[in-house]
Amino acid sequence: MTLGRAFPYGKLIFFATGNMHKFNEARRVLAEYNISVAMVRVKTIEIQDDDIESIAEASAIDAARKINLPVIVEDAGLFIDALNGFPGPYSSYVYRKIGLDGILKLLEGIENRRARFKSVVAFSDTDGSVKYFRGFVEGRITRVARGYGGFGFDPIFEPDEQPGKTFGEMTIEEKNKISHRARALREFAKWYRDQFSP
Ligand code: ITT
Repeated sequence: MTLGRAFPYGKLIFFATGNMHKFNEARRVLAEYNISVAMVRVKTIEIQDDDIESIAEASAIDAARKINLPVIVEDAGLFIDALNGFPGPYSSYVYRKIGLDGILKLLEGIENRRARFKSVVAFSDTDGSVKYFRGFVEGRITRVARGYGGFGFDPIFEPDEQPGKTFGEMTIEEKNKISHRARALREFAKWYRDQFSP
């Protein structure tokens, strides 16, 4: 993999996403590593696959090809044990169609509330090479939605590492300490920073 194209921009990375919340979380995490990030609202293909890695890979290659710059994309999903990992890779669609209430209804009367968020950050260089960075956070689905922060399923997800608080009740800084996305981005940031070392 060559990062030739990236060097003229210093420690700057382009993030292809249409999700402002994701971008705001990423901006703060990458700043810890002195990496600036620019949001690129390029429409990329989102293939249907059971695996968020394959989805991230396809859309990272597509984004790098379209903007002709090294770029990251991030794909994430909520995997609920009692629903055999649903909605997982279909999280975005399911959130739009049935929302938080729909998920809470599906889990009505179910004791096992175990769930995790998974994130894959895919970096694609303009030569088509791709690298992945993964992160996850374990937790449980609450009985009722709590909090107005964050986005998506945040108000119904209570991480094990901060019991008593949903992601929706946290500030971005609190969520970034333990979130799936922040963890994947930190792995990316360490690798990216090293590409610039002499
Ligand atoms: P992109 O433009 O980056 O693709 P998106 O919102 O479509 O933005 P995903 O395909 O990764 O992003 O969406 C997965 C869905 O999973 C997202 O719409 C949320 O409903 C949910 N999700 C992912 N990460 C989340 C988080 O940190 N907190 C709450 N919900 C999350």
